[in-house]
Amino acid sequence: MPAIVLVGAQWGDEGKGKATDALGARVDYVVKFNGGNNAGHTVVVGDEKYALHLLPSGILTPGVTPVIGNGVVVDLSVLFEELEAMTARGVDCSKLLVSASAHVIAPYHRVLDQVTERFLGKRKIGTTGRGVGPSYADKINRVGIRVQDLFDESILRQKVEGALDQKNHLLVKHYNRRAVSVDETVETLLSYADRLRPMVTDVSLELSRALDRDEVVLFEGGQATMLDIDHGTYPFVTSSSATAAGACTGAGIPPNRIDRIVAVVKAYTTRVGEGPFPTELLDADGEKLRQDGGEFGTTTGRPRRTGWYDAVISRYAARINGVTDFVLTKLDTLTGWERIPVCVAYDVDGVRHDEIPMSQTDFHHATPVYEYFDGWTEDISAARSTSDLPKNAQAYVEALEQISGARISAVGVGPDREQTVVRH
Ligand code: 2SA
Ligand code: GDP
Ligand code: MG
Repeated sequence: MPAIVLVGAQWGDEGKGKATDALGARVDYVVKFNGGNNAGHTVVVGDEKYALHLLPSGILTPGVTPVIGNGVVVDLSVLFEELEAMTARGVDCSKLLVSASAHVIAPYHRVLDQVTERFLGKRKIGTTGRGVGPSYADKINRVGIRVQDLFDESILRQKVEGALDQKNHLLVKHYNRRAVSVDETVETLLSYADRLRPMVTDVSLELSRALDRDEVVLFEGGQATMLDIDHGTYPFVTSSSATAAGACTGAGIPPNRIDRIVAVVKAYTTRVGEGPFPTELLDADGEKLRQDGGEFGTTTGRPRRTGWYDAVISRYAARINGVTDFVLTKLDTLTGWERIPVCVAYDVDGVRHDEIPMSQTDFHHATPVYEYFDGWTEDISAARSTSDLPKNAQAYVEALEQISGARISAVGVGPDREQTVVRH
């Protein structure tokens, strides 16, 4: 299985970091293909806990070559901070590769992200404020700065001037802010150039050659299906392609080289930021899920919104991504519930929908149609095979597999690498 894509099936924080790390021992390259330091992946290895934002989760496995693809937006200050912090903890980061075509998050992108959200008021998206959206907007608008631009000062200056032309007008006239200085921006970006140069490569070519050698390449998606710019709950989405197809554009690999597509799905649902969420629980049950699951943002610390498992979304994720396997995570968090509701369809103004409604307005009106499953009280965190799980937990997993559109090949029963039940 040389090329594997791993994505989130819901609204993020399904446990992709742990799943990537767990596959690490069998992998040669781990490639981040979308997003930036808006991502937050927590990986627990024994007594050590790592929170990764910009670096691919594969960085924790010795021997793996971690790669930042062209589809990622890179905040260079965060990149070097994270590299220093990881190196100080003994993690070998020397093999990291960065695409010459990845775009940069410049300081003005962060300012614009935060100012725009503030001005949107009630209509805000609830972004992480890291400058991700404005950097992608510049990419599409063809005024972005790419990693390779840092190695040619005169090109860099021209591009920064072009990028700031309209932005300064907007910042001063509309947002009542100071204009951003071209000189200061160029100086800041250039200050990273020498350290960056040895990591920069043609990622597409590197990966193509690795696949020709039959090496195993894992493409790690940031955010998730329902946050995808095209297929998510637009406009309450991130600004990149978080679905499996994004691995191709975001790393320069053609679709026919992908062999396996794994989607990580939580045994319940969470969401950070604004936007529709049909199974959301706004009561004590929601608070219990948040506390039991430790559902607070890895990047911003924001409390995550919580709700029951939504099989309509899983089926959608299976279809949009071409999922070959689901990894079901955080089953242990559900221990102790007498009965567990699972959303199998929606009711939209009296009409049953087995698929996500075509229009976003209908999706905002969707209420869940639930089926109920018996819970369990036994501690399942030490389970390593299906037969170690209580009968009701086995039945819950089997039921989810039946209604979610692909097989469930592994089940997470705790945050540690080892805490996984392998099914297939
Ligand atoms: P942005 O910053 O432009 O990408 O925000 C747009 C929407 O995408 C959501 N988003 C996320 N949702 C879940 N987890 C994310 N990463 C962090 C984590 C989040 C955190 O792992 O916990 O710490 O708050 C992530 N990144 C972006 C975001 O909430 C907006 O809805
Ligand atoms: P990601 O963004 O998809 O990588 O997910 P996050 O790291 O943001 O959030 C998932 C959280 O759940 C992290 O704190 C993980 O350590 C934790 N986690 C992952 N899998 C499991 C599991 O099976 N059980 C429990 N209890 N925690 C898990
Ligand atoms: Mg996360």
